[in-house]
Amino acid sequence: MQDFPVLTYGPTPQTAPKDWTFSIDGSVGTARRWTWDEFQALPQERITTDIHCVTSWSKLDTSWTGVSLDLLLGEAQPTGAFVTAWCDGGYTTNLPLADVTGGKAWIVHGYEGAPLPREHGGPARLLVPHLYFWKSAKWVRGITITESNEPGFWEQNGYHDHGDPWTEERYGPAWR
Ligand SMILES: Nc1nc2c(c(=O)[nH]1)N[C@H]1C(S)=C(S)[C@@H](COP(=O)(O)O)O[C@H]1N2
Ligand SMILES: [Mo]
Repeated sequence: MQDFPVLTYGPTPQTAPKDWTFSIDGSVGTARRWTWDEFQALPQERITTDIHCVTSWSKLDTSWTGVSLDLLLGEAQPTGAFVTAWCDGGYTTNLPLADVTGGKAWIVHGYEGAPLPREHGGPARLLVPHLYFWKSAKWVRGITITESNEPGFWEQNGYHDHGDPWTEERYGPAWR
C-alpha cells in the first residue's frame, strides 16, 4: 500500500471491532444500530473503483469490501435529504442523501482482500468514490440524517461543500 498516502487530521483512533457499532439516526423512520458481528452478517459487496484526493493524487482500481448504504438506509427509512457522517476522533463530513444512495456509497471494512488497515480508517470507513476522498470518512461510526445541509469538518475549513472531482469542486468560497 506504498502508493496510497495516509491523510488524517489529528491522531488515529483505535477502536477494536468488539467496541465498534454503526448507527443511523436523526430524521429517520426507525433509528438503527448494528454491532460488528451484525454488520458482518449483512450482504457484503466487493467494490473496485478509482479514488481521487483533492490534493491531486488519484489511485486506480482499488478494491474494497463492505455493505451498501442503500441497504443500511433502507432499514432506517430517512425522511431528511442530507447526511452527516461522524467518526471516532471527531471528524465529520456532510453529503446530500442523493450522493450516498443508488449504488454510490458503502461502509467498507476490507481493502484488497484484507482487513482495512487502521491508518486507512479501520475497522470501517465510508467509501464514496465519485466524490473527493475527504468525503470518505475514516473510522466511521454512524450517519445522522438531517433536514438541511450542515457543513462538516473540512467543509467548514475551506473545502467545497460537494466535492465532485470531474468538475474540480475542490475549495469553497472562502478559499477562492
Ligand atoms: N476520520 C477522518 N476521515 C478522513 C480524514 C480525516 O482526517 N479523518 N481525512 C480525509 C481526507 S482529506 C482524505 S484525502 C482521505 C484519506 O484517506 P487515506 O488516509 O486512506 O488515504 O480520508 C478522508 N477521511
Ligand atoms: Mo484529502
